[in-house]
Amino acid sequence: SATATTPSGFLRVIDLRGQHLSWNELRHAVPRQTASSVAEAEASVRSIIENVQTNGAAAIREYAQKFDGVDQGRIKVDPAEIQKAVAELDPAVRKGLETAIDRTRRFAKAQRPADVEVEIAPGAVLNHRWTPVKRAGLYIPGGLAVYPSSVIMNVVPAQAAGVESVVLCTPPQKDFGGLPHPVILAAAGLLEVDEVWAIGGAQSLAAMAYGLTDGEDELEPVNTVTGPGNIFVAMAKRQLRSIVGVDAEAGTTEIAIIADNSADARFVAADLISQAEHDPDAGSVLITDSAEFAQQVEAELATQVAEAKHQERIGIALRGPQSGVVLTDNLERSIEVADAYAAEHLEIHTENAREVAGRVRNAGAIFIGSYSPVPLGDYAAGSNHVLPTGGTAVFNSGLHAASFMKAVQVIEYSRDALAELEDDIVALATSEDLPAHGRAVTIRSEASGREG
Ligand code: HSO
Ligand code: ZN
Repeated sequence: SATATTPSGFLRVIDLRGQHLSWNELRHAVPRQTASSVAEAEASVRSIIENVQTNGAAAIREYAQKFDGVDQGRIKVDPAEIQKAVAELDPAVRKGLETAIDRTRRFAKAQRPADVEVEIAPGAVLNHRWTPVKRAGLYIPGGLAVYPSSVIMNVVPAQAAGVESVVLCTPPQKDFGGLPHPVILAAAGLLEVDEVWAIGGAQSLAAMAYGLTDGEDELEPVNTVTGPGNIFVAMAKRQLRSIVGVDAEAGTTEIAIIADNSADARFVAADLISQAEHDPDAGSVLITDSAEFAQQVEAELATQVAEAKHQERIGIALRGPQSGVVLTDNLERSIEVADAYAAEHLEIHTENAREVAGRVRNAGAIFIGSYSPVPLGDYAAGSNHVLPTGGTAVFNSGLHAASFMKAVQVIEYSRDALAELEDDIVALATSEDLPAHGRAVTIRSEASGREG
């Protein structure tokens, strides 16, 4: 199995050279968050959800006190505060937000799925009709950092999908008198969202799923919740899945990079650091067939981390069990490792990077070449930054218009088209011992026989 050694540097080394691991062995060999933190989150999130369900606004105030250090008055944000935040927004930030909104919106609209109509036999018409959910609840995190960019990434695809009503939840901030961060409010304002509640974490997802009453204010339950967040937010979505629609589990951020010795170690190190900056639990994984390149990246990390503002949490993230460098025999194996890891973000820094990207099956988003770093996608590429984490990219997609839509299958057969299938349906109904099913068909042909 894999050998893990702790180097003097940041990334632990998982040396898979000379080994032929099965898919399942690979899934276990790649760096991941430890199971114990997951189990811990499971229990505390369960009690948070129960508390909100039973005690409503009182529970929300209790968590605002406990997690955000805020003595909360009104939980719903006065729309006048949103307008004020827009008016006071720094012009450079406003320009950045508007650029991001424009690109994200154009891509989100283009991503809308098309309806399908098929005449499967004469007079037998089937439709696959996409409809938006009526009301969506969007969670915008605000723990170690605040994320106005995430307001865009959630609101834009919901609007592109045609969702009528959107509510945004984001933590109350002690430094802003218990209101959400003003740039978050401003981003909501630019997007014309006027329903914002100052609620953080798992408790906000519970509030949106079950609804909430606070004095005059009513948080009407939503049909779907989306949004990125830490392990608690991801866990809340998992536990609320039977009550509301949820998007992919977008938990603590991760980046994996496939690199060969043609890559630039400065860029690769900068990108690994960029996502480690989010959270001490963030995962940064380098996958390379060049041990020499891995050493260059280590040297670069040493220099660049020392210069980083958030070097403490970056250091913890890079040294954590969820990060590491995986050494492989060749590019083919590197791709296998990337598929097994199924990164939220996968960067490809190799020769023929686009062709390599085409061979990857599992990733939330793939960033091709030296000039498509993850922070480009975090802010302004036009793609979405709410992406599946923790290996769930094996079966999940990042947020897009269809995350807020569902398809209705529409069936319309004529009398003759139904008659055509009568024998088949009766035979199948009889085989399932459900004769009333068959009768619903035969009663029609008998009736039309009488009518002539
Ligand atoms: N990398 C994060 C998104 C983000 N980065 C927001 C900066 N701001 C998860 O994809
Ligand atoms: Zn980021």
